[in-house]
Amino acid sequence: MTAGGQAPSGPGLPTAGDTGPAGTPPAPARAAVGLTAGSAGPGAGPGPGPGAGVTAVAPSLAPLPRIEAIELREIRMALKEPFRISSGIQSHRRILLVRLAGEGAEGWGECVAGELPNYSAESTDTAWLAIREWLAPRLLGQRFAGPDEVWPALDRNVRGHNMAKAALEMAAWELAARAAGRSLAELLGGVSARLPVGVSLGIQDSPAALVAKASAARERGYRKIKLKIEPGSDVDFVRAVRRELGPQAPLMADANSAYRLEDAPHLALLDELDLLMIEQPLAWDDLLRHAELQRRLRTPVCLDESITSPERAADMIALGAGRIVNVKPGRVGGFRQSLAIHDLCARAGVPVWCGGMLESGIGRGHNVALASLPNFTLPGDLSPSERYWDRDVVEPEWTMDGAGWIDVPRGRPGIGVTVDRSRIEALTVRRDELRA
Ligand code: OSB
Ligand code: MG
Repeated sequence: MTAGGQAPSGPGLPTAGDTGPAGTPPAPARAAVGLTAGSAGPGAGPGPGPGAGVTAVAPSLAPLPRIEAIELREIRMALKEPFRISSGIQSHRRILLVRLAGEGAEGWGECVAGELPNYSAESTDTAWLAIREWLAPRLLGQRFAGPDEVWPALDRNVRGHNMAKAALEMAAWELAARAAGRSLAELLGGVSARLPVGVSLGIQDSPAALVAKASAARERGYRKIKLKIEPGSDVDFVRAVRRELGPQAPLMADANSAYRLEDAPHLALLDELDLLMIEQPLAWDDLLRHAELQRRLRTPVCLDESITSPERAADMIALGAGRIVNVKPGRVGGFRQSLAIHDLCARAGVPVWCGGMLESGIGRGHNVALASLPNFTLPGDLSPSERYWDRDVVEPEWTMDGAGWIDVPRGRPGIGVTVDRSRIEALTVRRDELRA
């Protein structure tokens, strides 16, 4: 079953597919990833087991050095301006970074768990505990044939904690890429040389304040403008922006689970505003009610929080619970799971785009690499460093040109930017290191 074939058709919507340099895109480095559930063998011992599921990358393409040390750091960074969504407001980030080291190489990962469990059940503190106590010990001293073997090792008999698992898994991909002297984008099978960027605007106190933010975002060049909404700050706010920016502006709304199915008649008022999509209107773990809501809306529903695995993405498609998927690699457990979702959505004709979680420049690098895959056909929430921070933790910082494009550093190893160790040291509020 397909998603109903209704790809977003907003006027002037840029796609990633037309963005590469002239010439044929390079062939993907990996084989297609199927929706095979990893077969959890008996025993809970660390290390990869046989029959752990499909292989995302031919291991010979990127062997993983033996993991000798895993460093955890919590850094605290002030946001340039507070960010408000329906479930809370934040003015700074407490970001958990992980660094895997082995055989003279290193790989960095960023955990996207929030300070509070108001987006998913995880938080900076639960992820710290999960990584230190249960997950990191499974990788230490191990030799994996490739980074695609890391997810099954982390997932076996550990339920949930996707963001904690992803921080390690994505660091392992980065380590494999750096050890091989290749870019992460290339290793994942990315094809785009540059990506269209969208911005996510927090809830404002008045429609006029939101109009001012949206106008500034358009001036800056953003190619998609996402407006956070909640009951009481929705239709009037979005309508004001539509009137000011005009019928061509690529607008969407994100409710972060603030509505109930009974609100369907109210949400249907958004239909006349020609949004590209409405993101996660109903509960964070719901599919069935989203399917009913989608039947009552013309606007495509895009799911974020509800898509926690390839299986949930397949369920969304089978149920008609949405027509677009926001892929956040941290939310689904890392790159292997993201690749599986990307591939199954591509087969079903469902477009995907890369969401953001107010990452530092490290997480942004992972997202940029992933978003260069071919079915990422809508602009991602990939704002440049300047939108969030006075100063980022990578060198050079992530930049966006005046037309709303960000370059994929395909010619440089790993995420393609240098991690600024002294900057991180200065921002660190907690540190731990585990050795094999
Ligand atoms: O729902 O996409 C979301 C940030 C925190 C929690 C949830 C979300 C977001 C964003 C931020 O929208 C997007 C960005 O990183 O710029
Ligand atoms: Mg969202």
